[in-house]
Amino acid sequence: MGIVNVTPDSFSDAGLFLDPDAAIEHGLRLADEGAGILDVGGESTRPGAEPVPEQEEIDRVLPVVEALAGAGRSVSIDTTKLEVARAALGAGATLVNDVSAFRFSPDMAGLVASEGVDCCLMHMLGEPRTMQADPRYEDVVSEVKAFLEERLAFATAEGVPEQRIWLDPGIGFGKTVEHNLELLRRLDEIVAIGRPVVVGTSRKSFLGKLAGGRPEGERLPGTIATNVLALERGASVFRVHDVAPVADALEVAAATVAP
Ligand code: PMM
Repeated sequence: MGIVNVTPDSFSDAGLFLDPDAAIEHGLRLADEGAGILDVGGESTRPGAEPVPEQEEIDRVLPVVEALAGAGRSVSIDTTKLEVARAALGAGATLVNDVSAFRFSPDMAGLVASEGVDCCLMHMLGEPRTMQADPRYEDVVSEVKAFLEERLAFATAEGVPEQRIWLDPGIGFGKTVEHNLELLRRLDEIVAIGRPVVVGTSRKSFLGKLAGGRPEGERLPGTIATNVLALERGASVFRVHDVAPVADALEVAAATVAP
């Protein structure tokens, strides 16, 4: 899954692809590099980010979704807002990536069900504005697992077929460095829920902290290491900025995992 952020303030790529043509070109390049899905987002979810008005988010993502889907690429829409998802699905997106797991817009579940598309439900502690303010868990893995099981039950009760649902532990979303590491270490417990698991470690700050304070642009080695280990522990979707090098690493890693 290649990241196409059409935002002025994402923690990485901020403002680089705010112009639709630049975002479209970037998305096509990521697809050529091996991304099976292009994840288009118009609202930053970095810690402390303020929400973007609905119409502004639609204006940012719609031309990009339309062009990428029109060019035959698989597109997911990274949003927590019902109307943004509806517009993107109308423009050809086939997956809703909701970092709130349908908590912010519960009607999103019905939309996904009636449109017959896939969705990714992610764990986040609270909301982006406050999630990194002293996050605490008794046992981060069991709590994230219980949350994802509850959201899976909610989505299926709203009519989304289970086989359309992917789950994501939400690396960096209300988690300390140690919480992120514990989730990656025990990823098999999330995989045991029985749905495809998505991981998003790409360029995130815990990688910088673990490697002597590296800035975003120097976190590719950490991104590769964590994605390779996540593959070995059963993850099946890897949300990344740097598709070509991660795809290479995953191909080699996959060849070493028992079939
Ligand atoms: N991370 C970000 C945004 N969306 N979606 C999923 N499913 N998983 C993630 O880990 C995730 C996400 C934040 O990263 P970005 O600002 O680079 O998009």
